[in-house]
Amino acid sequence: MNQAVAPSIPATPQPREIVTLQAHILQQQSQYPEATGQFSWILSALSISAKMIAAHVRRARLDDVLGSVGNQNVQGEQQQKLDVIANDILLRTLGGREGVAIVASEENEEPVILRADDSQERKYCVLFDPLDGSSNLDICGAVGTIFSILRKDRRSSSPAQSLLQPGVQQVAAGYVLYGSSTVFVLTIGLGVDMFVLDPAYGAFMRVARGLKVPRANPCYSLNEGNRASFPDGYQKYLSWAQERGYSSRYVGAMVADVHRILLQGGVFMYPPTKKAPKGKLRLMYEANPMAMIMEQAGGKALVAPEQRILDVHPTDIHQRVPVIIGSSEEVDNVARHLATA
Ligand code: P6P
Repeated sequence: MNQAVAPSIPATPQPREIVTLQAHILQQQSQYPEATGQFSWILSALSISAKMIAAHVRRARLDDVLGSVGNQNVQGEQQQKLDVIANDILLRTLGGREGVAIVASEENEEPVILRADDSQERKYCVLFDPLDGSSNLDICGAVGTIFSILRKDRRSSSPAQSLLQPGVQQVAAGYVLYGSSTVFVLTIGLGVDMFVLDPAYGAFMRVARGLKVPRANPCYSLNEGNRASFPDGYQKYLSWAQERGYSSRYVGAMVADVHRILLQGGVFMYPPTKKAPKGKLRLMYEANPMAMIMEQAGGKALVAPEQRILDVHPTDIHQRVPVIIGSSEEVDNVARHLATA
């Protein structure tokens, strides 16, 4: 008699584990027995900063902190009130972390030396754009925070020199997108992980691990208002893409435009223009961190054909570079037109 075969009982689907950003940071630290916890403390400072900045961004119009403070920052751009608030939050949270020796911000002309002594635990430098795309605030558009972490270079002659390392030397990079939700995207060189702030608990909850950017997607993102002053190769690329029915998406905040590409694919560009002949975006705290994330997700990030953003040797902490970043095939399409122009 055939033995009744018990129906295979489907494995009970495992409930999606609940992992906060804080737990994730400690999980990663546990993979490094020699870790002192300094690096984790820095990441947790960035996490609390993101929550505080998010709260201010969401209340900007209510608290009457929109608009500019009436002066220009080192970039020659109108400094928004929230730029100053976000910058102050980051300086104060990172200032309390023993492991941070130097910080550099888009909003500060000079690096801020938090701890000049050369003791072993002063290992890290943190660079950031505290509120990227802040001109979007007045129209309730997306804005972001971008950060990059380097090890302090003890051979450097000065703190400022210690920061001037190519992007390949970054030990971590990430951004916070203050959009329809508050998203924290992080890499420490082991892939790209994504977290969303749950306002009910005040915690960033992990929602994705090991993000991979789609290899291709017929979508480009750049400010076509500058088209007349783009170098020829970009002009040729745009004609090529439009002949093939590419769509165009542009928010005007790098964090939002790059985040869309990380999730859906495509290519973001900020070419040289008449107004910004070396490009507008800053290498150290915009291009480099975004390039690390995109490469960790399987994409590409160039300043020109065959020239990775991460290989650029910086000469100034506020230097600007052209940016071509996104899906490998889409970046290749742009590079091919630049190389043959
Ligand atoms: P444009 C925001 O001011 C920013 O630095 C980036 O976030 C953004 O990608 C770019 O400048 C937008 O510049 O010239 O298109 O307004």
